[in-house]
Amino acid sequence: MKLLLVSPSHRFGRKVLKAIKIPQLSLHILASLTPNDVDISVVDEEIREIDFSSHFDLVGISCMTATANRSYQLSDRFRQKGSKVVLGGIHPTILPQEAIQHADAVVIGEAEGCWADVISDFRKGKLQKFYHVPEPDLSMVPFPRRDFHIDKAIFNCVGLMTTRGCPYACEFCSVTDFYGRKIRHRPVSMVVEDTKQSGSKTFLILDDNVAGHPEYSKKLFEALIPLGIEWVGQSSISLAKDKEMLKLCRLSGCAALFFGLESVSPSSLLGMKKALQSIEETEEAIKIIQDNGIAFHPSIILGFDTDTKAIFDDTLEFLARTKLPTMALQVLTPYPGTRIYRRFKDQGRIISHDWSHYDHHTVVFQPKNMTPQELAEGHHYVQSEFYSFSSIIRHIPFLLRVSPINLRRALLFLLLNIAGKGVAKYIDTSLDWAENNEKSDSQKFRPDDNVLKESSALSLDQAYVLVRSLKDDRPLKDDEQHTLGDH
Ligand code: B12
Ligand code: SF4
Repeated sequence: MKLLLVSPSHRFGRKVLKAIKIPQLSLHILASLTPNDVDISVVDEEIREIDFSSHFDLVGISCMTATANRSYQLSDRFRQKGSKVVLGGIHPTILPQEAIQHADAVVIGEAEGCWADVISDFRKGKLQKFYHVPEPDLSMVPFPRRDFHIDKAIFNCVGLMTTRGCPYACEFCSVTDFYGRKIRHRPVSMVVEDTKQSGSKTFLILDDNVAGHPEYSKKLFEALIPLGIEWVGQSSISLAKDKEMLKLCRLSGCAALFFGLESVSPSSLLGMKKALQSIEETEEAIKIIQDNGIAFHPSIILGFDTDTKAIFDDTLEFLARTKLPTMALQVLTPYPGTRIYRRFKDQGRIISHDWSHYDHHTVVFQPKNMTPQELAEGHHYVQSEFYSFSSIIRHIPFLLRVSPINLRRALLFLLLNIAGKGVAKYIDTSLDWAENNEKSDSQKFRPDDNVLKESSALSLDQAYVLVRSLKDDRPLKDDEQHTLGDH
């Protein structure tokens, strides 16, 4: 039996210079859950092209919203060639009824509890349409198989998973709906063993918050110290409040952390239930983290309902004041399944259902205090100002504030600045949003439109209700039953 596992490219067809390569952990986990007698090939389309001349009996495709169009294109092509296709990942989990129109089976949620059944059902010729096992026990998960050929880059980062789940449920984020509110931990000894077995010294810890559970985080950091590795990850800025954890974090090899700052607008922050809610507190936290030798890489979102056009200059001023040498800037994106999607939909503010636009750089909704074009132009303005050539030169002394400085860190800084400069080119300020609203349904139907209703498949809200009850492993509540109607 020949199995192909694919991570599709978002910008298929555009060649990108990949200086930083992070192999998709989900594919390596799927490989480790597959019986040994299966012949497995793994392709990350960001790194390598698919060889369509080979035949595969089964193809597994990992799909997020931004890559949904490409995933469906690939599924249709493989199915025409006689392969069976299984779709998994966050987008098919949220919209299983949409995904199944392009696949033979859809895995809803995590693969650990059900991938072995998928393979065995396939072998018996009895693939089911949907598979779902809620919140599998992470201590039972085997080590990911990382022995696939990955092209070398300047920075090869191995993905490492330590926890799943997030208690915060931010309005714009898919993570809590996908992995649940409860933080599930992988035993520290397993993380250490996985780290050793990978043979790498550079890692990306994929968790949404490496400081989410202080007791676990401290044990993990302590256990990583003797391994002499270097890693980057994501954290909440509450890390700055715990001196002991911060010190252990640095000693364990943490070089940089990505922080979901979300906004520099006090009113936006207030609405978000973030650990630190004033800009002054945030600025103090940035200083503490940088003084402890960890580079602070903020993620900022533009387009909240509290944002006016002043947010663009406010963001640039904040970045200059806090002397940050890198940042990730995004426009608010109402991913299907999130609370913000449902709110915008109810308010009639979603203006594009072309999933390839759901990439954090394209405006797909009607902002409250400006036009979509003004938001796109503001996004482009902040990105290109922050990463202009003169700004990059100005950032160099900011980097030197974070000690210890070494060649790898300086290179990483340079790459992030070059990549940031490149991102400005992708920001589309020329879309005709009025036209777009009419034309851009990539699936020729919306998940909640008449085509689906007429075909008696579930609407987006109905699918969501069903997935929630499946995930929580409980019967439907009365109001949910009502939403589902005759289904
Ligand atoms: C690390 C990460 C990245 C890294 C990816 C590095 C890499 N190569 O692995 C980087 C920084 C590059 C990145 C980029 C982006 N990301 Co990202 N990312 C994440 C993050 C934090 C972890 C993903 C991860 O690897 N988890 C660990 C693996 C093991 O879990 P997993 O992928 O979910 O896989 C499990 C299941 O989904 C399932 N599964 C997955 N695939 C398949 C396939 C099959 C066949 C089956 C059966 C099962 C299955 O089984 C796996 C094991 O249980 C998630 C948040 C999160 N907690 O998931 C966001 C997340 C996935 N990213 C998101 C987004 C939006 C993006 C970007 C579009 C942002 C941007 N504009 O740059 C880009 C798009 C990149 C692209 N491919 O085109 C969103 C996706 C939302 C959505 N609805 O699509 C998420 C959920 C974050 C969020 N806040 O909402 N990302
Ligand atoms: S944005 Fe971060 S803190 Fe908020 S729900 Fe998502 S993962 Fe959790």
